Parts: sequence; structure tokens; C-alpha cells
Amino acid sequence: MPQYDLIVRNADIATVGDRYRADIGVRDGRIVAIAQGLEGPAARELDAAGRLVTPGGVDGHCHFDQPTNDGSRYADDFYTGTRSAACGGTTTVLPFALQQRGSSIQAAVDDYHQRANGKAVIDYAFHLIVAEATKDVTQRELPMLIEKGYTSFKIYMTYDDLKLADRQIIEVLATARKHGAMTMIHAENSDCIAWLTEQLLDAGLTAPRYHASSRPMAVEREATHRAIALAELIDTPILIVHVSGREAIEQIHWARGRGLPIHAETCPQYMFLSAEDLGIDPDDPMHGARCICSPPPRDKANQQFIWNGLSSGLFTIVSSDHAPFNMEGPHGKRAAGEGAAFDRVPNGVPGVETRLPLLMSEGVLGGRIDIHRFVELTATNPARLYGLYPRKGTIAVGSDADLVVWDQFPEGQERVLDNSMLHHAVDYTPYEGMRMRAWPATTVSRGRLVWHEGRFLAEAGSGEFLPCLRPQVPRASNPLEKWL
Ligand code: DUC
Ligand code: ZN
Ligand code: ZN
Repeated sequence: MPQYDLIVRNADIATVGDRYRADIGVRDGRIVAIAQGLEGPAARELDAAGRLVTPGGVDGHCHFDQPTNDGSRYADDFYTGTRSAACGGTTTVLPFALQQRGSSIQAAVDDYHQRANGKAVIDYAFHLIVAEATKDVTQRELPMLIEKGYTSFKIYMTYDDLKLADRQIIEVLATARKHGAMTMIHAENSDCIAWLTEQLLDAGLTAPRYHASSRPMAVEREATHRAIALAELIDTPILIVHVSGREAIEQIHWARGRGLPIHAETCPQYMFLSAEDLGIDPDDPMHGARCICSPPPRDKANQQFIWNGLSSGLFTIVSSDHAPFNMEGPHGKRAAGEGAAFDRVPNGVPGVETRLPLLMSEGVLGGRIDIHRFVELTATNPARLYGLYPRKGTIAVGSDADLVVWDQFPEGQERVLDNSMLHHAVDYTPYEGMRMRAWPATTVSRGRLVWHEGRFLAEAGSGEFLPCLRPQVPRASNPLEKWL
């Protein structure tokens, strides 16, 4: 019997701390040896030929088959969503089990398992969305679910059917502190958005580009500051999700200076899109709807602030916030009708497959971040934050054999991004036409080649559910003061 199921030979291995040339031996889905000149035999050998090999990506924020209540429908289910992730080098995803108001979180978890079961092609864990923070939820359900491996939850400061009042946010944060969970916060001021939206609609300003006017940076800045203040009061870590702009970044920088355990996520849409992408195409007034997401992409100058936050260490993770709606058909961006006002367009952009290639191309090969920071932002830190490290997020003996072997394209031979190259079920990509300097040649998920030489190879249902441990980050800024 061969000693290894797979050996990846001549890998240029990059982790957060190291870079070296070695062979990687895999047995039963795990890395069991890393050495130069590893002796076989192996059932299969893959020659990386000196190419860069990074840990499989961990996408800490994506939406697949999430229930909606406005007639829209997410284009990707767990099969197409995880297929797309795998083809873009991601081997673990964390989508959201959404609590419906009037219902329990357990019901949402049960429903979401049904949706994932038999479909996912790579491993997955669930975040919980807490839409109603009753006493039963904060004192019974969340503690019970945390014990079962659902150790992170998202709460919203906006969206009428999801938003929590400050008092409820405090209750959730206190539960997170007591039981060691991570709270992810969508930080935008709901009342400001409602008022600005009303003014814009009253003035007849309904086109997609007014989405950005209805949610300016101050709206995000205020809510980010408030979230930080509430987390400081409870003395618990939080993650501000999808940070879009320099004004929110300033708040996070300020909080870090105070020693507060505030973590921050950003997404490719804030590095590569701008408010101009919401602009009007004379031939299709809905064209800009493809880039409607919240918070919205900002002015072009803002992109540099995001890059600065990535290189300086301000951002903890880069996620896709993959929220896939088709442009065509009755359940996508036009669900409220042709020419519907911006506030009725489903929010979100697809990006689970392009997250890693974009950051490798423009971040690492573009000289903005080094390869170690790339690994930290896209794999190691999300795994740590959500209690999956070191099983996921690194290349080490004992870790799952989740790997990406990279192709790089020299100047002049870049691959031009086209939606037909992608494996999601969405009819567009907001990054159409971008010149890619790198793309995964092979993705390995628990020792299986799931993407190789341009072919998707995994079986529906071969991904496994991952119960999460507690976040591996400091639990409080002042752990000596245990007053809760
Ligand atoms: N904003 C969110 O908060 N979630 C999904 C997509 C989006 O744009
Ligand atoms: Zn959000
Ligand atoms: Zn989201």
C-alpha cells in the first residue's frame, strides 16, 4: 500500500511565517510530512515545479442559498457556490444561518444544514445571524449553539428586518464575552440611511448610483464608532465586517490605539470598484445595479486607504461577501421590476472565486502586500478568528491538506477576466475585463484535487461541516477585570 495518497513535489511553500521549497505528503486528507526529497510511494504525485503553494483560502463571509423576503433569490446554492470557491482556490467557506424573526436560531441552523447537505464540495462552517436578541436567544440558544460549534454570529445595525437596537447589541456582546464567541457587526446607521433615501426618492433620484448617496461614509463611520464603544463597554472582541471607507478605518485605528480588540474585514469590492461603477449606462439604466452592495464602493481615492490598511496590519481578514444575484431574470437585481429605485435592488456582488486571484494579482504581484500577509489575510487569520486553526488556514504537519498551487502570467500574457471563466451561477462578474497576473492551477481540498488543469473535479456533497472551536484571539482588552 502506498505510504501517501498524494505527494505535491517541488512546492514553493508560503505560510504566514515561512517560505521554503519542499515536498508535501498527504494521507487520509491530512498533511503528514513536509520534507525535501520525500520518499514515496504515493498513489498520486503532483509536480508543483517550483510554483508558489499557499494554504487553501478560508472565506469568512459569503452568502449561499440564504432565504430572502423581497422576491429576490441568491443565484448560488451550496453546490454552485462552493464549486466557484474551489475553482478560485478557497477550500473553506463560512456562510450564514439566518434567524427569521419570530423563529429560533436552531430552526435556522437546521434549515441551513438541509440546504448544504449533499451539495457542498468543500468544507464549511456556519456563522449565525441574530435577527432577534430575545432573552431566550441570548441566555439559552446562543450558549447552547456555541457549545455545538457555532462560535460566531453576525448582527446588523441596519436593514429593517435584521437590525438590532443598541440595547440588544449589548445583550449579544455580553453573551459573546461570557461564552467566548466572536460577534461580527454590520456597521451602518439605519436612521441616516432611511432619511437620506427618502430625500433622494422624493427628489426623483432613483437610479442605482444614488445608492452610494444614500449611504455616505459618515453613516458607516458613526455606526463603526458606536459598535466600538459598545464593545469597549462590554470588553469583548468584535469584527467589523466589510469595512469600505477611510472614515471607518480611522475609527478602527483609533480603537486599536486604545488597545481594544477590534478586528476588521474588508472585501475586494472596496479595492477594485468605486461609486463610478454604479453610474448610468445610457443603454441600460439598471447597469449600475450590478455593483450595488452595502456599504457601497466609495470614490476612487478611497481604494488607496483600503490598500494601506491591508499593508499596515489594520485589516485582520479579506473576505468576499459573495452575495450573488443575477442581472437577468425575475429573482435577481431586477426583482422589484425594471427601473426599480436603488433602495429596492437586492444588495450584493459575487466574488467567492475572484477573491484570491485578485489579491494575489494586484496585492502580491502588484507589490502592495507580501505573500505572508496574503496568507494571513485570506487563510490563517479567518481560520484563527473562527476557531478552525490549525486544522485550516496553514500548511503544517497535522493540518488538513488544503492547498493552492499558483499559475503566474508574465507581463503581456495576463489572463483577461471574463464571466465565462467562472463557476458561480451568476450571469456577470463586476471585475469583467481585469487583467489577472495569477490564477490557481490546482486546488487541493483534504487531499483531493478539486480544481486542476482547468477542470472542476469534486463530487456534490464531498464537503464536510466543520464545528468551530472558540476564536483564537484575546478574549478581552483587560482580562483581569472579570466583572461579567
Ligand atoms: N451587504 C450585506 O450586508 N450583505 C450582503 C450583501 C451586501 O451588499
Ligand atoms: Zn453586512
Ligand atoms: Zn454579507
